[in-house]
Amino acid sequence: MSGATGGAGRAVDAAELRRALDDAEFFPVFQGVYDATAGILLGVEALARWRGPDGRLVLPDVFIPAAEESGLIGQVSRQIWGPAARAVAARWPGSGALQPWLSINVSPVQVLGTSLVGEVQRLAADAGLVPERLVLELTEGVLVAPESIEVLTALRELGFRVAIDDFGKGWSSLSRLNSLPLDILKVDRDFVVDLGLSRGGNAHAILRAVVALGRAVGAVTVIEGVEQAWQCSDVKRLGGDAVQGYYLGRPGPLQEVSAVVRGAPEEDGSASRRAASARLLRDTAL
Ligand code: G
Ligand code: MN
Repeated sequence: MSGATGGAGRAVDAAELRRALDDAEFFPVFQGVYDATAGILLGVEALARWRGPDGRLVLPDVFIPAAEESGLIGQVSRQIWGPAARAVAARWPGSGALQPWLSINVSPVQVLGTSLVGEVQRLAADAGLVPERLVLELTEGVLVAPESIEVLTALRELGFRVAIDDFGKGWSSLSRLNSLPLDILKVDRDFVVDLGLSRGGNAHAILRAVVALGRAVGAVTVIEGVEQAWQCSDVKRLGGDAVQGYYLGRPGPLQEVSAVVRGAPEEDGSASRRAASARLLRDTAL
């Protein structure tokens, strides 16, 4: 992202985070998730950003680990989640035709804390979002602790959605997918990067298999990191349900998130477009 500060050479300490919290310097930006067939908006992910007093934008890879270590992640999240939920509910109210979900990123530390269920319930109620429109994105790591599974199961019973983020990155234990009923599987962008590499040659087969795995456990698959038209076409051909990435839209203010992606490759006629979108939305029971 232009003007953003990357991870290199930036250390953040707890005192600086506390000051930034007091000055309310954390805020959400949004990126759309689109139906791979019809290009219709299915959901928006809220991504954390920090604008410091010098006006520079700091990316989450820099401050989220520091916030986790200093025990401030809950407070940082509160500055992101509340405004994000209110903005999404205001732009797409429950009475409207399009009701995209809102994804929030939840740190493993927060799942193990005692207050997540109550906090998420309050978040949805205060914003006026039904639980079905709130997706909690977690990395595979949380599936390791049985206590986290209990929390996530409780949240799902209340109607909230659970997504596994960056699926397939690092070490993956497929057997753990068995312990948690999932709504959304977010396939790591590395799989899309691999589609462009000539060496190996199994990238297409692997992505197809990951998509089939997602479907087999009853999840909607969202393929991340789609940056180019050909990648979008490949993902669609390999059976991915939904796409997210720079090709569809960069993270930014909510007003800049399109309801339909123009220029989606191999556009269908508008009737089949609507039908496709209705089908996926029904499948996800929204
Ligand atoms: O871990 P998670 O998937 O929540 O990370 C999202 C991050 O990925 C955001 O910080 C966002 O800016 C970045 N991102 C979003 N779309 C793309 C993309 O198409 N390519 C790359 N390289 N990064 C992306
Ligand atoms: Mn995410």
